[in-house]
Amino acid sequence: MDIVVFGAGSLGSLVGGILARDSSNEVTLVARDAHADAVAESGLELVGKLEATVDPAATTDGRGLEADLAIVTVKSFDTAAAAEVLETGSYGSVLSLQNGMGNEEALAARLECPILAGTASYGAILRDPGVVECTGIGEIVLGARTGGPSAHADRIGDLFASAGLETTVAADMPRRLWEKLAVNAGINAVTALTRTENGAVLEADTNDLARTATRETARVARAVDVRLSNRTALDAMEDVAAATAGNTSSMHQDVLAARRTEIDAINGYVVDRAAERELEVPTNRLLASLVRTWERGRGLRE
Ligand code: KPL
Repeated sequence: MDIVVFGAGSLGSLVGGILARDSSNEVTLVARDAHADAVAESGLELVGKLEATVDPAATTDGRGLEADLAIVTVKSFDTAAAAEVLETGSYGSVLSLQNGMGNEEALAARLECPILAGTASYGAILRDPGVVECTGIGEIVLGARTGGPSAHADRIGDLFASAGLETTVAADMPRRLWEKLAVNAGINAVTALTRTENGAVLEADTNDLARTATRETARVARAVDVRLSNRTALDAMEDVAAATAGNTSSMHQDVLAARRTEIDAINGYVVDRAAERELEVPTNRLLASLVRTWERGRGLRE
């Protein structure tokens, strides 16, 4: 299968690299300058929990490409821009494997082909241009963005599983996206603000904060008619924190690299949906305003 990975940073390169191990896949990574150059010159090295050297194509220019599948792994604030670029090419289907909410809608607003939703809990860090460390074997869950069965999702699920990615095809993606949001709402901002690894949210000092952010998120999910109990959301958050205890969350990685974070699509999204329903989510509000204050101080947002 021909596959293009849009926004091949750490997670996108890991997923693209695993798919490229299967010689029946032709993978192209659309990445930033130095990483794309390194991959084009010497291949992509996967290290850590998964080791391989693979040879996907790599480019910085995603315009006008054609493939059976595009996997979108850009940061949530770049989804609309990615959709504009994807629109110049041709794809059988597009799968969002991004954090935060609203990504599939932004893609569907511009693209005609089927848009699938997905979540990924693999841990990945871009160590150097051309080198990605897998810091945790997680899972990819994918399916139709509005829920229900999808032949496209089944086909991509088979493709991922046969390349060695832990994959589940789900018919309840809207609920799964909210569950992942509740995980990220609990882990990402707390680990970014305290400069700790994911396992820190299980410790006494920060556990309350993470649990409260997750519980508030589950409450907002229920207010928008998504069945997500506090128990399910809390278990999911703590299971991911335990399984990825030594990992640096994506928001913590962004803060370390002085990059803009996905706060607006995570805790900020919870605050916005809560406000529409006149619900109070003080912990998500506090986390969002602290991370935004950090971004403002670094000149990363207005
Ligand atoms: O999605 C993640 C992220 O870092 O953004 C988790 C699941 C928290 C893994 O680190």
